[in-house]
Amino acid sequence: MTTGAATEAGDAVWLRVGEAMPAAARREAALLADRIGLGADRAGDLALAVTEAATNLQRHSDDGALVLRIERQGPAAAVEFLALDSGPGIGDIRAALIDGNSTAGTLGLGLGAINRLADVFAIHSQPGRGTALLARFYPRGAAPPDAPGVHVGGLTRPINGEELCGDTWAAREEITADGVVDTIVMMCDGLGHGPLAARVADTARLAFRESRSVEPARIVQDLHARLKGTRGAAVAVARVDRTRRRVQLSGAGNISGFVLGPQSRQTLMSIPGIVGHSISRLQTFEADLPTGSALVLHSDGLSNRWVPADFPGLLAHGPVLIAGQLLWQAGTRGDDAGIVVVKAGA
Ligand SMILES: [Mn+2]
Repeated sequence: MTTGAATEAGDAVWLRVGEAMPAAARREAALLADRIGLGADRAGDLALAVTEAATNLQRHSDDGALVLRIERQGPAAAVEFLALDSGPGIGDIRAALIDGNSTAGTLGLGLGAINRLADVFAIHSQPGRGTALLARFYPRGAAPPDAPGVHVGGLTRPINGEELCGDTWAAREEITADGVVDTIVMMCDGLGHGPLAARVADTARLAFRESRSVEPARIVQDLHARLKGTRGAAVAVARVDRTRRRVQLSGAGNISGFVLGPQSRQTLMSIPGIVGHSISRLQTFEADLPTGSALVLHSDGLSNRWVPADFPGLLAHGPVLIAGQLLWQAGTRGDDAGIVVVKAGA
């Protein structure tokens, strides 16, 4: 087996609705644009779009956040932002995408502009519950042709008051001799929070990246060895066979795993334990991952009481938007939160 493209949690900058948000969002966007060499003209587009999104949030929601992060899939890097709110929602997204079309009380103004400026744009809105918007910016000419099909994505959010997050995720592809691509994904919740938990998360990502194992239970064992001497973590590792549409999962500690369908949610089992301290007899659980479904792994920083019926239409979107909406709606502010989503695709 050889290893293909990899992606993992970068630092996500969370900005809450408040006076200083649009200026802070522009500043953070410029820093991230600089870091990946977005180029002056695309950085300008990003600044315009992020200003529109931040202004919208300020105007229409008391509770909202803008999240900025660098998205990397293999060699392609982009700056993306999510605008998440608990506002009134958008009744007619198509109408809202026409410039200047904004009904009082709805998030609408500027959406058309953001849509035009971004390489990838997606929006999921639930009247009465809120809206999640994703916009992604590549350097000019660098957007991969299959960008909308990117099938792994996730999001983390530190506990209130901390900048570093102990929850993390990572994914890599394994290409078999016959050219079949499996996706292997990890969700890790470093015990506690703050810098010590973040160090566990860093070590776990590194161990995952360096592990040459392909069986989920073996990868958890590899992480167990590497996390000795740290606080330890709850970890789940899943392998998605996109051809057979099957998922295998092995984990220890409190990570929630689900196969999410439009109307269904199947729970994947994990065993008790602390990776890095004590795990006993890891087990591997298997399930089908039908077309149009998604694998969702999240830490206990999200309540696991969410139900698919609360998110109509969400599964039609890409993994980052799914992750953002679930984290926003089911996340607790009293703990680090992390979620990663693998789309089974068409
Ligand atoms: Mn936790």
